[in-house]
Amino acid sequence: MTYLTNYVLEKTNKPLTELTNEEIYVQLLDYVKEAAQKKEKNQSKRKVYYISAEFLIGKLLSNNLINLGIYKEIKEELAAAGKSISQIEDVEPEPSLGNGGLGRLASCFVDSMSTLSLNGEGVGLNYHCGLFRQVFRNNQQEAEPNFWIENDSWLQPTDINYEVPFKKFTLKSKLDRIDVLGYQKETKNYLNLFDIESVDYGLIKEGISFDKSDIKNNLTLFLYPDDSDKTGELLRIYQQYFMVSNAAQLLIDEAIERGSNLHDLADYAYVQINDTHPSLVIPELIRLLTEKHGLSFEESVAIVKNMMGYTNHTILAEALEKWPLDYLEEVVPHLVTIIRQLDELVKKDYTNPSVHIIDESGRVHMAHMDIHYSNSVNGVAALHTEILKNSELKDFYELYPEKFNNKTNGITFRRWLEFANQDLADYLKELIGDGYLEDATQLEKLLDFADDVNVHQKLAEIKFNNKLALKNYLKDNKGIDLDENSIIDTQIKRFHEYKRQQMNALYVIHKYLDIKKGNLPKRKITIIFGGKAAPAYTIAQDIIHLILSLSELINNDPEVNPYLNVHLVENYNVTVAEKLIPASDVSEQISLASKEASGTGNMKFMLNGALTLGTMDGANVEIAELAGMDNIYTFGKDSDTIIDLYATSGYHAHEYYQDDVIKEAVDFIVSEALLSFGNKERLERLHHELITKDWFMTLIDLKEYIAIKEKVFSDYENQELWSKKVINNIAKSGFFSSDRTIKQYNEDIWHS
Ligand code: 26Q
Repeated sequence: MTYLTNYVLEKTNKPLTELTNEEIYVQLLDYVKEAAQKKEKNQSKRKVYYISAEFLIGKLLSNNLINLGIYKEIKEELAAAGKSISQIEDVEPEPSLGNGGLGRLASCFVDSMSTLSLNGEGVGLNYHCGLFRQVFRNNQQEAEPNFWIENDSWLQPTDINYEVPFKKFTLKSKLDRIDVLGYQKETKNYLNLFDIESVDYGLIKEGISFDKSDIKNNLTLFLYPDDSDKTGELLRIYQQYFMVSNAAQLLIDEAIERGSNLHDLADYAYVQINDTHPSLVIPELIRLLTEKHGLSFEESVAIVKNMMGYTNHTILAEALEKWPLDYLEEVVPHLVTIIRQLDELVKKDYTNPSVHIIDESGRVHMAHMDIHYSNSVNGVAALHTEILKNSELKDFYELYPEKFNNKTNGITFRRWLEFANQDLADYLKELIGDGYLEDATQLEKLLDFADDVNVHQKLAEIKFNNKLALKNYLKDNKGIDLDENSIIDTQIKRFHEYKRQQMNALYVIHKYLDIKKGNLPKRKITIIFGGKAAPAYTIAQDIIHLILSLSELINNDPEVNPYLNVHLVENYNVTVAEKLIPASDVSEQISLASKEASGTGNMKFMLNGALTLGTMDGANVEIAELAGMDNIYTFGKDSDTIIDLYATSGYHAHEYYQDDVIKEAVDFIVSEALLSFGNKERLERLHHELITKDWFMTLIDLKEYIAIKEKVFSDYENQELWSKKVINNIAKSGFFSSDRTIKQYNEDIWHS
């Protein structure tokens, strides 16, 4: 095959062998863009607009080659010219348009919408620096701007632009698009990223601090680095309104183009609101329909109600957006009038203040507006949806039981298996054929091999090779020396107290002390962490500091380092996840039960043959049901118990701290050994927090966690037993394909 060779010769007059990796990357970028150009846009009467403040898309080159069905051919062609595809992949910068799970989910969803040939597109913002780049200095996190947009990129400019009116000025937008190819499909969709012309990098000062007031020049400069923490900043309202006003204008224009008279707009468009960040689309659409297109208010409300679906991704109260009315007055007074009218309608029908949109202190509850003025409300895992119905959104569920539905999250198997774990994907095809690519539940055919020792052997070999690949990657890129012969236990996700990285750190301390006492593990254990913390989230920063300090202490202690290593990988992102997940043995999913809406990393690990060590939270519950309780390791208090403890203020950290084992581990945080090179203020604050407050109940599950983790490591020594569990997990992971999730969204909600 000579796909690329001829193309390159034609474009550059040079043979492939004479091009640098950078030049080859640019040629491939153009090649793929041209191939995508030839594809028709998906069509249907009703089009889905998945509006999201975040799209954590990851690198696109290999993903696109896979979707075009030419990845292997290109890889071989490059190899024949003495080039390695992975070195060319390295050239591509990773776009950083998201914080974590919610943004990555949106990206899996646009991939699946294209793969299912749905007429569905993503709409968001093109942040020039995106999420910060994490660097470690003195065992602490620092944030630097991440300029990811280069001259040659996947972004394709369009001549589409709109005027977006704010109180004090009007901003003109521009639209850049990225082609979203389905897996081996002749059609495509777009990811629409709105931007302004006048982004000024000169506004950036120290780190990622910048002049927040100069909206005309900073609107799309950065993505808010807060995950689940509300920073009540005006800029975020400016960003949100800019995003949804553009989306609403695009949607109306496109509907008219396809023949809508706007009275029938709901037949032509459906908007999925990804968490509350795009909620202002509701009043904005009503505004455009009434003010610009002359429809009555009543009719506009009725239309909009029938074309909105709201997805909730969190039950953490502090993460639910509640904008003060005067903030909105300052930015978008023309929407405040409408929001007040919407609230009046609610208040007329319902006296219960807990369902009102505007509360007594004049704050607008975005989720409440979404629920009243949409026809679908969904959670992202079965347990999460039940908690929404029975506690968090109980009053709304009683009003509108028919609106509530569950859509358990999913992941795209193209990126998280075909690309990230190519050896496993090839081997699966050998065993069960390639039908699982279109229908992921066919992975169940693997169950026939659960007792086959040759298959066990081969899977172990693939895992080992992935560990070697990870070792090389970490050595070349992250300054980490990984022991490929150790058992690899991985916790990768944003740093947040509810996700309880601190509990894993306490296990590390416990194990360290145990080894010091002479209790040596049979096999070396490597505990890997990865994740960023919101810069303003002090305790999360303290937890990072604790882990980095432990890592320095343990990895340099010759008495301990033959048995235990701890690494925190700098600047965790999609690219790093693609290397870590296929190489891991143990998947840490240890959130406080009821707090993790779903999790999606848990699904990626399952698919890649790592065993889950987790609480009965989020989608872990469904993983346990599918794989079977014998094939995952669960521990800890269940969600009902935890919800009850919050309701009764029944948890007191200091009671657990009396336990000798717990006390020993917790107190080590402020031991001589750690303080000698750690930051006293950070370690003391974290220690104090854990024994006095511990809002996310680290200590309640610590002893059970230590016990089950020991069991995990001892089970690993029985490789036959372990491999059986691995096979059961991979075989049952098909349910978590985002193709399944998107089919359900379309059948139950979108009807596209
Ligand atoms: C809100 C207000 C102000 C600033 C920032 C924010 C903000 C930003 C991002 C609030 C939340 C987020 C992101 C939330 C998120 O990623 N949630 C995760 O969504 C995943 C996909 O559904 C789930 O799997 C995870 O369980 C959930 O934590």
